[in-house]
Amino acid sequence: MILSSDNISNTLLNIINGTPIFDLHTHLFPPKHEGYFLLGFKNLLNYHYLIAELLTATNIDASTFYSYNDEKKASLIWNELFEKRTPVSEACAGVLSILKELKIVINNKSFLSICDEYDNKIQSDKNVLELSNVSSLVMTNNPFDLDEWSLFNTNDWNKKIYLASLRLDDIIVDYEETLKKAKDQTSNQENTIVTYLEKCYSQSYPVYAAVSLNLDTFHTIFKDTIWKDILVWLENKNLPLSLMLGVKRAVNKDFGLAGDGIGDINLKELSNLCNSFPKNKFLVTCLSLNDQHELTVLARKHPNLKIFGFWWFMNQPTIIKQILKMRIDMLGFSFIPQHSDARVSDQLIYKWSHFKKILHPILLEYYQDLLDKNFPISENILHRDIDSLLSGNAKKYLGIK
Ligand code: RAT
Ligand code: ZN
Repeated sequence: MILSSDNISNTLLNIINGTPIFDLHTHLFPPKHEGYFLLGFKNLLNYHYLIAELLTATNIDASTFYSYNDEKKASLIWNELFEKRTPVSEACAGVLSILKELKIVINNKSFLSICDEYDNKIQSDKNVLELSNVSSLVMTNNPFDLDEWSLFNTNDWNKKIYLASLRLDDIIVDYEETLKKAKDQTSNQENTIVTYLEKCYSQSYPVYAAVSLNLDTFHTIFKDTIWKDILVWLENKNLPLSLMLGVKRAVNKDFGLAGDGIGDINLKELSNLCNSFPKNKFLVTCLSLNDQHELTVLARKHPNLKIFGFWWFMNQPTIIKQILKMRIDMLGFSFIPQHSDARVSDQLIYKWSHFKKILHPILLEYYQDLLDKNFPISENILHRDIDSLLSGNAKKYLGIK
């Protein structure tokens, strides 16, 4: 059916809401992975984005805060950011969106009574996957963290929903230590890291490998033979390397996980990388607003570079609105517009509903413009496009069904 200016908005909204999502980058684990699987209101409040906001908005000392148990941390965040202050930031708004979705009214309820009500409504990852319409997601799996990696020694979890990725930051952060770990896990003394990755591959069947880099560490990819070996191995496996560019770790060490910030990156080097390894596939996201225009231009020049998502400090509505349009203007719909980066399962609900709220009016603008130019838009076209944006583009790039 060909749509008209009058009915396209609702049809588009229904299709956006009804399309299952493939989430390309999360920090989630299946419920079976005890100690790593996070769910519930307290975990939601103890998100490092909110911790950073708390520690900078108040005079609470970071080490005192981290000495508290989870309940005390969460109730402090609730009290300081949601009761004493107006919760307007994106991270706070996320919590409120989830409460609204669960029909939990705040009124003057105590923190603990909200917790109880919340925990009655969200009891498993299934509730979250249903509410967010996420059909499968990619975890962040560190092969050099043997406790975390022990997930792959078990089989009683859903490998069709929770897909693996190999996070390789440790190789950059502490090469010697990482090499030692790889040696311990393999009998091969030559090309140990790659031998170990091969072993990890057959345990986990990852859909990509990933590393976060900045100006200081990007060179290692060219300089160190180990990375050449890794790139050759990835090419043979047809696995993309996801490059998360422009992070500076521990800008404020005291803040722990909440203390990372923005570092520099030179995207000319990314362009060199794409040229030097034309048969490798690169998924790329940049943390700084400053790099977005150049990154988009590069994605027009290198077929082996695919932009994905609005990473961390980029994941703010004001920024997304502007940059999403710029990406569409230059790339059409040939990129992966979003990932959730969720650490607590429940966050899938707000990360995706917030994105859809931005996506709908922006896409509508483009479709209205096409209708104005007499280009016919059918429901089938909308289904095709939304499926590509929320799932198909990523899956195709990863070569998964
Ligand atoms: O967004 C985040 O949660 C950050 O802490 C990082 O984990 C980042 O997404 C990363 O994958 O390095
Ligand atoms: Zn992440």
